[in-house]
Amino acid sequence: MAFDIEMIKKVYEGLSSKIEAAHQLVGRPLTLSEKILYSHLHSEQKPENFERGKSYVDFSPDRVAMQDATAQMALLQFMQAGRPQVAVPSTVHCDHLIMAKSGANNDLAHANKESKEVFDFLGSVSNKYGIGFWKPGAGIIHQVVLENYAFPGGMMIGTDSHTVNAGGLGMLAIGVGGADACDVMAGLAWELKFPKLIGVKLTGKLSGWTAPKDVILKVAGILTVKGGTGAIVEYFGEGATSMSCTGKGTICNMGAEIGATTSTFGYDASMERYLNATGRADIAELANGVKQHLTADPEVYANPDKYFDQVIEINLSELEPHVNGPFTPDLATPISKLKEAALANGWPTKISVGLLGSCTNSSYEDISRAVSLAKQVSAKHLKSKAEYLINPGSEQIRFTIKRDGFLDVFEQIGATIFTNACGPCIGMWDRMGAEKQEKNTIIHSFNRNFAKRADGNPNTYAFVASPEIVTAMAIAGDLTFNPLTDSLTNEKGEQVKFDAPFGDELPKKGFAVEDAGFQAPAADGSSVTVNVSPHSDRLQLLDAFAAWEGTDLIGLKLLIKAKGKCTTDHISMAGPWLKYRGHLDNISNNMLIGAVNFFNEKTDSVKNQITGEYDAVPKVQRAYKAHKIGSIVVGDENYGEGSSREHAAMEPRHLGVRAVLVKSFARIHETNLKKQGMLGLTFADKADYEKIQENDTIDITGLTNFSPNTALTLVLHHIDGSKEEIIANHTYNQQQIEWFKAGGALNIIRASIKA
Ligand code: MIC
Ligand code: SF4
Repeated sequence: MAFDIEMIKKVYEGLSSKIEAAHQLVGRPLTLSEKILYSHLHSEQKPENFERGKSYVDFSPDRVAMQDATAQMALLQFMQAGRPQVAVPSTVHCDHLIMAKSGANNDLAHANKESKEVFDFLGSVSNKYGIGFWKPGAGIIHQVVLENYAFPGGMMIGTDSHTVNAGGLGMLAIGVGGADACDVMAGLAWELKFPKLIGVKLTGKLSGWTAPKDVILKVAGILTVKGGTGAIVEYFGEGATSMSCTGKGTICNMGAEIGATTSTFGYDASMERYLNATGRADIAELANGVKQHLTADPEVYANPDKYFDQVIEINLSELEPHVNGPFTPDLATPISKLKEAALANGWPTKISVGLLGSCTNSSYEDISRAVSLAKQVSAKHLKSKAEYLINPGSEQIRFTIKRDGFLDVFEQIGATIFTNACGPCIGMWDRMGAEKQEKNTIIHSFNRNFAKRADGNPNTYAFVASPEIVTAMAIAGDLTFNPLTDSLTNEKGEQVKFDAPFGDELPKKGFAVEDAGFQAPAADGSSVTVNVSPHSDRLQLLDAFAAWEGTDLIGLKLLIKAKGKCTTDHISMAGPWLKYRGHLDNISNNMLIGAVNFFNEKTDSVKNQITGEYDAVPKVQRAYKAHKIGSIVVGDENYGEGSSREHAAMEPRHLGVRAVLVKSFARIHETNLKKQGMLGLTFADKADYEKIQENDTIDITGLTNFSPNTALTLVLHHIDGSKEEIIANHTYNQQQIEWFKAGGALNIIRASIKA
């Protein structure tokens, strides 16, 4: 039986009347996204015809998921909310903290020892508050959620940007910071600006080498890393229904890379098959009973231009496999043009490693298609050129592919099988020789490829592709090789070509698993104690941030003017730093160390305006803090893209940065800043970015009348004594202004407990 089936029943029972009411309000046919949004309004939210991209709306998500690296901060906050139990079904997944080094057995044992304190903390908090706990080795959060918790028409939030993966099963699943998760677990409403809607019509059918991954690699090329900001992407058309459910998951997963709030697909036969195969026939049966509510009204897909803000059409029959990168997931190159692009740009063409896995691409179908290529190595007397590494997505997948002989095939081509976890995707890869920082190329089936992300080496050129392309290219070891058209010389000196990949959508013999790694919480957790040692360097209880002082902010020092891409990986690096995710003061030592200083083009080197010396960013900021001087961070476009990690907002908050002023923000990061009581501002005139000088002291005025839709004025005091005024916009609504005044949203919850 499915988890939380009673909750799902309730959602489905309420659908008819809620969607009928939405039809009345809006007065036209509805997209699937609107149906899910309107059927999840918070009980105190007045229903109206909300304005896309404008109205702030309160929702009640059905469930919450957290992964170990973000759960620590989410739960440290929840512990302060004074609730005996979580208000909605919630889960914790231990997947980010396992270093990939020599293979699953050793690596997992090592992680269990090294991160024991954190896993024990997460396990006991889960036990106490009624949260389902997935132990280290159980799998990657989004794969486990798709296999166990996602359901068509549902709404969930998760403390990870790739929570959106569950859109593959017809949900609206949205990535958030831990403070948002904390609110929902505490029974409060969850606020979101009513999204815009992008429709993607898929015509034709996938075949041969082209995979679902190529759809999203293509979409990323069209929309770029910020093209989906503030929007839900809804896929439909014959190409959508002819694709597997897990393939849909892959497409939704990488919606995070275009900044989309989330992505989704209407309920169809592929989802029913997947629910049945994963032991959830009960959900499939319930869903079949309310089918018409689990997809858009037919008029919408017949006439998408009328109902979506933007429509993109992709013909799957003509779609080529793509390879995206290096250093950004939206640099899309069709495989037929890759050789040309690689040579023209001087990308290293020798592929040193191929990596299969991550939450994006670790389904049974993905692995079975990759295996069909790996088998050709011995059949065609080839020798695999690059190293090949695999992280299965879940224990259920690992167990099943082992049973079906796939792991043996991979091992025959020399593959190393790592733990069912994120591993190299988040820099948890102890790659031999990475410290030498040699220029090299890797190709993986993950979603992100920002500099340093996989192995910490800034000279690793990482390319993103489908599992099929990753496998063929790893065997060939050459970025200029096109497996669709080119041949390889085998051990006998013959020219051989790959046959196109094929695979099974779902295991013929069904999924199997012995111990999936789940631990149910205590029915009554009131007597469970949660210990956090005051001497720990991994965990630290949170102190409340100070409330706003009630005045304008005068005399802020410019900490850094970041140049170009500044993702959450640049603001709060992962890899080795993941171990401090539960200790705000310790992790603050990585604040902005990856951001490029506009004035000297260096990372982690900014001017300390007190001494005039250049020093590491966290060190300079700690000096300002010690002198009780506030500071400001300036950034470029799409600042904070990537992860949901709220550490990227909490670290500056903790160290005394008062405002972040940028050309534009990524959605989750902007909300995280607001939640933590920071000022997140945007240049009214983007050209004013140029006016910010290295030795500036900056005042933020207008705060005593801080109100929605009213810009603030910043005064730049330059070192030569001149001053300039610039206008900064903000998107704070009244409630968010209250968060700012209170010094953070959590302070408001804290105050309500005392009251
Ligand atoms: C990522 O893919 O960057 C992560 C690591 O999963 C993050 C979450 C985190 O930083 O812990 C994400 O995508 O939100
Ligand atoms: Fe883990 Fe990578 Fe997925 Fe993030 S993107 S959840 S690090 S596998």
